[in-house]
Amino acid sequence: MSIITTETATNKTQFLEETLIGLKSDPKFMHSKYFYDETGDYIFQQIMNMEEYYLTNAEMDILSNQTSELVQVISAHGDAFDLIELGAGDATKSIHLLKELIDQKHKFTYFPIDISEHVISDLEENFPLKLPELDLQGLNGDYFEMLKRATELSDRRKVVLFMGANIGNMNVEEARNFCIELKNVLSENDMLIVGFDLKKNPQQILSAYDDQEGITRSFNLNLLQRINRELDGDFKLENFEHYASYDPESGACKSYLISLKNQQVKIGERAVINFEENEYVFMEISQKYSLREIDQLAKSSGFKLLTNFFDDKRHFVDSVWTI
Ligand code: AVI
Repeated sequence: MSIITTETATNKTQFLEETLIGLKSDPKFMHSKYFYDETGDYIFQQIMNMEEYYLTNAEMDILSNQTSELVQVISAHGDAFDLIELGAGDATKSIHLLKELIDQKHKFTYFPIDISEHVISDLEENFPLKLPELDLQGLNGDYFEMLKRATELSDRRKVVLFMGANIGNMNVEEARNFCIELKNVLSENDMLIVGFDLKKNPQQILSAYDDQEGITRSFNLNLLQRINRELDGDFKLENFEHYASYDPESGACKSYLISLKNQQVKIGERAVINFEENEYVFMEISQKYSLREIDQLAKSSGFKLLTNFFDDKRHFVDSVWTI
């Protein structure tokens, strides 16, 4: 099958406009969705392999050790379905679930959705070699646009995966609006499986986003480099420093870039941005949740929480919701 894609998937104008809005705001901010160019994807792989970044192993523990229980919950609501993964990445975790579903002879099509074209083309290239029986249709573009496309392609029940704590990269209000929008696209008997990073020891969380080696630092700085490369910016990376914070009360883990001096940065012909010494640019939120907050989020967006799957250390949860 060939990839289904949209214009919005690689829109440079949107990158420029959204970057300028953020940098002309007070306080300044950037959009973490733009972290993931080819270099950003590579650095994120390194983050996922870091000792401090416990999230990867935690969710891998759930998907590799509780696969048959997960399949049982999914298939209890009907046999034939579409498995739609939002932000599929390289699908190293979901492959366990896919294998088990194939082994148990369930009838399903896997629709990985990703904003990155090379992520989807890699999946389309590699998965037939790894899982020849898998029926796969890659969707490259915006989550909701592509989700709607998937509902037009087949009228089977939908099981939507949104894993890897991607929901944490929205603040709580954005997450609620996102879940409400999802609920409005889905129907009765459909299912949503969402990965949440749980509130835990604050130091452990902070270390995951402020590692000794400086990998997270280069992940953030890469966005400045991307602006230099793609939008003809002239950021001097050595004039910015990475700063991460975690608030155990709200569960918000935030990262910033701090301007180390008064400076001006040019973005192509379009703008010259002034930075004051010690001024911050908000880069990303990685929101952490308690179990009560997850339950509230499900209810307030119109879902019912069916069950939770935890890793052995209870750092992380894959929460299964229905309508
Ligand atoms: C993709 N996302 C869930 C990661 C997170 O943990 O918020 C992105 C990340 N940013 C810094 N480290 C990892």
